[in-house]
Amino acid sequence: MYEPRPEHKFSFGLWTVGNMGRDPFGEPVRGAKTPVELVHLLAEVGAWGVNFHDNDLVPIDATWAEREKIVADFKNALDETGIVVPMATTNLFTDPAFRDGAFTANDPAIRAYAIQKTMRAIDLGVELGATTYVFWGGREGVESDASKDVVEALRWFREGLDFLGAYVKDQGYDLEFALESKPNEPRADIYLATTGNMLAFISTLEHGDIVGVNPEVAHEHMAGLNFMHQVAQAWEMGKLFHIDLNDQWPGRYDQDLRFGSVSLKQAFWLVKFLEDVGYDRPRHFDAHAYRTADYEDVKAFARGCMRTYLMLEEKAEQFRNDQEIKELLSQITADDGTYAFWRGGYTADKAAQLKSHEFDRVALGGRAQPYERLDQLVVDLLLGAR
Ligand code: GCO
Ligand code: MN
Ligand code: MN
Repeated sequence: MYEPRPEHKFSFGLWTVGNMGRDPFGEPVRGAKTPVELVHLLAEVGAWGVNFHDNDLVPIDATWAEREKIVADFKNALDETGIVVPMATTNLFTDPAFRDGAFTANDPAIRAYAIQKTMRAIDLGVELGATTYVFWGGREGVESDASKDVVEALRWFREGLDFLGAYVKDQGYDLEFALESKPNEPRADIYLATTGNMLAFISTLEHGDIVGVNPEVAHEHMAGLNFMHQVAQAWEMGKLFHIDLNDQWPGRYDQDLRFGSVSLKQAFWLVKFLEDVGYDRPRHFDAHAYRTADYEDVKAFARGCMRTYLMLEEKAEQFRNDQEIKELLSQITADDGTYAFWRGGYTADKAAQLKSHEFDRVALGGRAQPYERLDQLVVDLLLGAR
């Protein structure tokens, strides 16, 4: 039970299970593993996919010959294990060149370099089978608003994405972009801070048809938002192209904790939502193990992410089939058709009819809404008391 299977599309980044436990106050605590070793680790724990930043796989200063050797070894590991590459992305934040951002850097040479690096990284991702390309603008922001013009920066960002969208189409690549927001860290403020900002921004892009979002639990929780609501809006707009699952205490630094390890109830609503709507894209865990973990514990971390998802999926199924919950829900959402007359679009007649209708406002304000009872049933269910 709760065994991950390929149809669950559970994926991890090389940077997640390969995280060596470095933090701003401490050196790495786990030795480096090669990408090939990490693919085998992921196969061992039952994952389906592996994602990478260009430089997780190919060092930034590798020669072409070195790149070719690394890619060949990596492909072999994929073939041996059956692990696939659903998503790839660019590291536009580690190198000092990107200390003021990439697509929004004030320096035009950096902006051009960022585009070049991304085109090469897109080629690499596509070569390995990726069909989703994530943009996380970790340094697209500021410490001081004296340093950058926000409107100009957004235009640069748009210019970059429009160029790259055209590049993808020009190459004939089967690739979609997924934009990932984060309110802060490593910059004091990052532009396009939430998924909502990204969704609005996408509607201004020239190639917005191939651009969606990659919402991350931790990032929306850092902003104090309800993650599932962000995801739901993206879904409703047809823009939920990818998802980064992890966990996060609100009001803290970006913790990247094991999925479901902090906010179980929110995780439940999220899983329930994804399963209810039939989300069929990768379920990517962008998290890493505690700094106290050794690689055995890293495997426990990875298994835990997937197991929790599957347990919550079972709970969602239980929710759907719970007789008492079903009855309460049908009571709450009951509609006898009395007020169907104004719906289905405006007409002058409907407006006149609605304007003259007599409502019993006092009775409306007194109707039963047993949400306490309903929510407690959910708590009982989650705690195994149902
Ligand atoms: C973070 C981000 C990253 C991105 C990754 C892929 O807070 O560090 O979540 O992990 O998801 O760079 O774009
Ligand atoms: Mn993150
Ligand atoms: Mn992420």
